[in-house]
Amino acid sequence: MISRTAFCLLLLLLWSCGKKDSPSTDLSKSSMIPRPLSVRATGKAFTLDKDVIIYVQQGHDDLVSIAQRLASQINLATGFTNVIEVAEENGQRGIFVQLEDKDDWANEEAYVISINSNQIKINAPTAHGAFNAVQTLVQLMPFHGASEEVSIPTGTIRDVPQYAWRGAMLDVARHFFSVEDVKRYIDLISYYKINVLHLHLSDDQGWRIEIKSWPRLATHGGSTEVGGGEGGYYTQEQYKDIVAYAAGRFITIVPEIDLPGHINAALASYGELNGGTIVPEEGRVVSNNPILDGKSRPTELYTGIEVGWSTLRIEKEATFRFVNDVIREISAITPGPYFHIGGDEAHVTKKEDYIEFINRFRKIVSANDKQMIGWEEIAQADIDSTSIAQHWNNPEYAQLAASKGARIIMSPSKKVYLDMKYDSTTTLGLDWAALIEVDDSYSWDPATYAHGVDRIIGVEAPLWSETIATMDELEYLAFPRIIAVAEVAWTPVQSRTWDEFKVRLGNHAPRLKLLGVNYYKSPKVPWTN
Ligand code: TNX
Repeated sequence: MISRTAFCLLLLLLWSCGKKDSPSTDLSKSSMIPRPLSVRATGKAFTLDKDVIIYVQQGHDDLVSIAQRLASQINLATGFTNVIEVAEENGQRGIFVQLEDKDDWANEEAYVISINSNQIKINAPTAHGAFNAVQTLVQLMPFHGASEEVSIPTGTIRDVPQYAWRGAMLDVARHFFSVEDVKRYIDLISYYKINVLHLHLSDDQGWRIEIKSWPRLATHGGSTEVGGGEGGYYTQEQYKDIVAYAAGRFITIVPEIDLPGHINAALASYGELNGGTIVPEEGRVVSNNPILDGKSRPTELYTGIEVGWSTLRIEKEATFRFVNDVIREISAITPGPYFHIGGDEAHVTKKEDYIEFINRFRKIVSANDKQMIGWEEIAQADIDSTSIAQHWNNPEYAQLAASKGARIIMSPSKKVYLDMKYDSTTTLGLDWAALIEVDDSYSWDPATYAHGVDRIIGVEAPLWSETIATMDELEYLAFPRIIAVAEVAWTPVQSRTWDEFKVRLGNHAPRLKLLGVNYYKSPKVPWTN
């Protein structure tokens, strides 16, 4: 005879084992990132298997590609290949993707997911909202890669983003990243509802986009990178391909050509642009032209990592011909409404020239039907509500920009610079701003971080590439911090705590593993297997 206590213990053991294997039925326990506005659990389960059909509302062709995205993400998570059908009316069992009248919704990126034992319904005012819902729904599935059936807990998720601008920036100038790499980054950030990818397309070390009227920018200016590697550039066709790929994931590409500093790759490609430049390692001015036959000589290509030593010359005839052509050609192949003119660290540009430069860039950008974005230093010029300033380092510039009416993107270097080391032992990355652990990237409030800075439209996490040359290295610095930043941008500060977030983040480990992401396994996060 076993004792009563032992019997009870046995029962308890059986019950807890059974519970572990039993389907998850508590929606409020799911690890959704970014955390949604509200989650109401109803304690049952929807059983997803290979026979579940995804129904798209008739008359909304734009939903078909979203349903396809859902099917392919379900396939990755579970191995199922679910069929998509256009539905004339709601059937009994299945996943239903539907749009509703925009006027009934406060935000076009909002969505509602309603799950009962028979149906999953996605409702949204726009295709973007439905896409956001898909990203959430997929996170309710265990990422095992192959399953017989999967239980999805029932209830209702209502969601809306706090900020419209939820960005990532990738520096493809210091090291070049291929079209395939950029597409992979687009995919990975889209899973966390990031909706802007800012591409830093030029810098001292490389020019990364074909300009047909100035071909040597790419062929010569793009021919190397930090450390002396072979560099590279995107043809305009490749750039358009990236833009279209991003658009399919509701990500707007923002092209940046960094002016008037960070410009050596252009000065090395066309001597007529060069009015003298400083070799940073030696601190001396070279080629203060004219040198040969009255013509300026191009500078040498540069493969180091110093900043702030090159500049365009306002007095040169060629300068604004070049700027006009570049902004015109890139704007013509950029459907998004923004053009980023850089404007940072122009340490060797005279202040009055700098102001005149920015004022003239602003007019050129608007003549090309784009809104100008610049790093916060552009606050010194005559900017207004038509411009956007990106705060990275000096809150006084950001305040000044906001006081002039500019909108503000928050990219504080001590919080969201993905190129900063995690801790002193991190081998990749720089450390001039701070060491940034995942909790540092997470625990801050964009609205109050920089005193006196308002008119904030969102958050963007830059990844500068001085120290990274491969996709693996890129992923290591970006993940998991970019996931934390995605939630900072989406979820209001009142609904976020690190202690709660870190558990959800830890539960994304199987997903990151299945996606093959080389993420930093921060000791501060309880990673699951
Ligand atoms: C500052 S942030 C820069 C970049 C560097 C970065 C390295 C900004 C506007 N300028 O040129 O790549 O630091 O962390």
